[in-house]
Amino acid sequence: MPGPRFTDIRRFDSIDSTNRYLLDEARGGAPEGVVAVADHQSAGRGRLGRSWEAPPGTNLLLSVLLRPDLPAGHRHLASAAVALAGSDAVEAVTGLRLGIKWPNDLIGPDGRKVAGVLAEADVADPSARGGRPSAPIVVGIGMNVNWPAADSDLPPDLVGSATSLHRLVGRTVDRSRVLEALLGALEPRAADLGSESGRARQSADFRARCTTIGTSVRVELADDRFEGRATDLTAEGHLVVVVGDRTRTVVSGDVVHVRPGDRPSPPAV
Ligand code: BT5
Repeated sequence: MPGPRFTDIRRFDSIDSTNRYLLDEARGGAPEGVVAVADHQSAGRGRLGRSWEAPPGTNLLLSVLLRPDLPAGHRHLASAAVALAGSDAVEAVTGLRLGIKWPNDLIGPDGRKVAGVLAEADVADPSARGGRPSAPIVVGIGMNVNWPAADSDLPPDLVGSATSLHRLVGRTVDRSRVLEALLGALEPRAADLGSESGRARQSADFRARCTTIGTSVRVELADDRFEGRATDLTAEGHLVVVVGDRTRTVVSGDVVHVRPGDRPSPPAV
């Protein structure tokens, strides 16, 4: 029986990006379970070349190195496991139940984003290309714990779309407790990625917490955009969208929850 995975925790006062750091470590052969946590990132990464903002000393900025025995096509479940562990941790520490907006954002009851997840694999790694077991995946999560405390803290482009645990619960939240709870919750979820029954459990949990299902969505792909109704997730964690009389499966992209009566839709976050 393997021991706990997430015991090698590397802490940084400041770093460019915890994901970049662990991708380099993975290239050097670092094992599954290495964790990088930063007080500040000077070049925090979002998906699709976007950036992730957080003032020093306020929020949780964390990446984990996974080497899951995942069949090709199931890699989304690795980032889902981290999003689920993030929502477990928030509930354990604050009592708040956050939803997961597909693909991996944790959102509050007002639909504003509390956390985002970025999974990156090393495309230069031949094992990653083949999707072979134990190919490294670095999954980072940025969680707004104590920042923003108010809309006035935010840059204009995030006003109305970002919130924090502090705002949602009305008090300062201890980042180290959230970190500890997240790594504890991730342990069984990461183990689950290596078996068919475990993956089925993770995808069922993802489906249960995914607030995108049942909503009208606008899907924005690199070269296409369309609107439809999100009806389900596949076993791999991809989004099923009914568009007229067609059913489309979205593997990656951005989704905007389109609420009746507020078109044009709010900006994607
Ligand atoms: C994400 O991207 O949501 C993934 C964020 C992952 C950040 C973590 S922090 C630790 C690890 N190391 C890294 O370098 N990254 C990971 P995406 O869905 O593309 O969202 C990015 C967009 O969200 C930006 O373009 C902004 O519009 C918005 N944004 C930036 N900072 C935000 C914040 N703190 N809260 C809410 N929205 C934010």
